[in-house]
Amino acid sequence: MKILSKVLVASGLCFYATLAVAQKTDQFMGEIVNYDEETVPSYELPALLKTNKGRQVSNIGTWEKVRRPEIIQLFEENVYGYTPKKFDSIRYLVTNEVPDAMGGRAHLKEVAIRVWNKGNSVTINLVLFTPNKSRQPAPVFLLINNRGKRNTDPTRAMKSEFWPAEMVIDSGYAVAAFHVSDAAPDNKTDYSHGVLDQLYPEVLQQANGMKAIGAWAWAASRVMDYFTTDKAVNAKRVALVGHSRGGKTALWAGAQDQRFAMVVSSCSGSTGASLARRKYGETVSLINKQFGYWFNDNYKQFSKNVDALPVDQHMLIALMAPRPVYTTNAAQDRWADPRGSYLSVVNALPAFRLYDGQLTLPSEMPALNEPVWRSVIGYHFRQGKHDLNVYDWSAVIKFAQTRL
Ligand code: GTR
Repeated sequence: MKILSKVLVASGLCFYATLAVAQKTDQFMGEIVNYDEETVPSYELPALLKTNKGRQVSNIGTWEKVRRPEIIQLFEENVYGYTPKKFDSIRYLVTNEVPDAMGGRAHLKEVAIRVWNKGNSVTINLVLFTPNKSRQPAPVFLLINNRGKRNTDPTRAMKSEFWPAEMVIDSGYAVAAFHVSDAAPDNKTDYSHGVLDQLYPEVLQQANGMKAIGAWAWAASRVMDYFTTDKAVNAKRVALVGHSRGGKTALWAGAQDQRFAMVVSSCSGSTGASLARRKYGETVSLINKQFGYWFNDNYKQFSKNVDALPVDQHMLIALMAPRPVYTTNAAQDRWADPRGSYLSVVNALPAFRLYDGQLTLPSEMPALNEPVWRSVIGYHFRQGKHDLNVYDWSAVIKFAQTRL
């Protein structure tokens, strides 16, 4: 961009040069948003492989028994909130079934997953297509749908790149989705009406209680509970997929529930894959101002003091180890800090290397549309906007073919 601007200025096209140069800052909610790599502050990430007592983690045993649970707890306490583990009962009701959906290629089941606790209940509605061509239980891609419900239309009258169900089925996978609003409506006035006020009202009084993202992640685990009962799917081969706020949720759900065999985090940005300490694009302060109801109350105390956070997002990616994890970014989505996401993956590497000492990643951010796949780690930076589209899905499916 700098070179382009010099050339244009030299040829007298100053006006167009101004338009062509990517803006280095912006204003949002009374704050300056940084888009300039040169003004990213220097920062020190919290040590991934050092226990709270300062002991170096050098083997899988200490990682799994000590450090991993510590990191989960740090995220629970300071970012996403604690997720209650208990409920009284769960029932699965198939509300609609079409054995020859998609022109005979798939079997559709719509399942109401109803969970009770202390006399109240919530229902998570699952849409599931399994491929008819396979006789084996199918591996599944489960999408956390944070956009319109029509994106996961069971009738297939409406088709969307956000959930290209036919393409996933034709690749031999089952494809499933639930909508976040079944667990917690995605707005600051109603988010508590669902899992939070019906099943776990006490968490609403707690500074470290989960909020919307915690409730969405909880719902993903209830879908996993259902998968373990359905013989058409292979519950040991479930990839959890989420975009943006759904991508933050997918990482948090995959961190807590290791039954998810793979996690895909599309353009998840702040408090998803991106490093908070870079303060590039959306910051902790801005996300707390705009979407405070996604995270616990304790997280607010880091809005103006990110360096005091005992975690950064590389530690969340590390919690996926040794399972496959795929992170994506888009060129026009500077708000989500693509470089900060890639650096998160790079800084998560030491945890993956406890399992596979050969694993390395290029230290430089990959070029546009040149995915980097190294063993269980996948990353791509594609052209275009903040989205989950067919480019992303086809890359992720190909990546999964030898790993999920
Ligand atoms: C944005 C938000 C991001 C991201 C995105 C989305 O407005 O600032 O953190 O989650 O929404 O979910 O699409």
